[in-house]
Amino acid sequence: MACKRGALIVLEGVDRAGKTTQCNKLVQTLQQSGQPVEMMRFPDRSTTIGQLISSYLEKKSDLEDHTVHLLFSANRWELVPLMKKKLEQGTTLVVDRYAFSGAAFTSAKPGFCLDWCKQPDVGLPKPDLVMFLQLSPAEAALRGQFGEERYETSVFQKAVQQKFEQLMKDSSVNWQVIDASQSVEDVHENIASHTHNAINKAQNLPLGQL
Ligand code: DGP
Ligand code: NA
Ligand code: NA
Repeated sequence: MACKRGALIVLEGVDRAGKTTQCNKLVQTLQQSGQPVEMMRFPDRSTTIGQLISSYLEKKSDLEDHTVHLLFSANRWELVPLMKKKLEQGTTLVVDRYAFSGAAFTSAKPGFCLDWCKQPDVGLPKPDLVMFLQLSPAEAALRGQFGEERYETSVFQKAVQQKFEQLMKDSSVNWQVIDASQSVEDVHENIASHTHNAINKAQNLPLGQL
């Protein structure tokens, strides 16, 4: 019997929206319901390319903006064989950031258009569901200070938020906006219910491409 494929589930959002917390909780809940599931995150800082990205984010090195954009994309592409294998084996993947962060963060820099930024990720496995954790800049500010990494300023994050809003107009992607200002538990329940639906639907559909 051919096994049913897993679903590709992505969480996106500006920094401090709670993506990582919610990814972890979602994986736990799916595990408890007997669903084969694994978490991934991008950038994956463990690979050779990921280490270049990590050093850039920590401001230990500088990289030209187009170059780093292509490295972020290459970091997703290098994981594609593994992602496809897991999905085919029936494992659902819960992914903390994906190509949408790639397009939103680079196009928020001066001199980049969204269309150019999307190109390197064309052909990546298409998520069955992308949940955007929505949090206003004011609510994000209440969650404390930004960290020390590159991009972690309120001016830049506002520009990123606007780029995400443009990306969410693409109806070829299954976007769900999630109100991230609610309690961790309420946000989790909302995310889990959208995910259960997406897993059921994905079983009968081939994996798409961005
Ligand atoms: P995180 O480990 O989730 O905190 O992400 C690291 C930072 O890198 C975060 O500010 C978002 C940003 N980022 C994630 N993916 C990309 C990408 O593909 N391109 C660019 N330019 N930035 C990205
Ligand atoms: Na960060
Ligand atoms: Na995060």
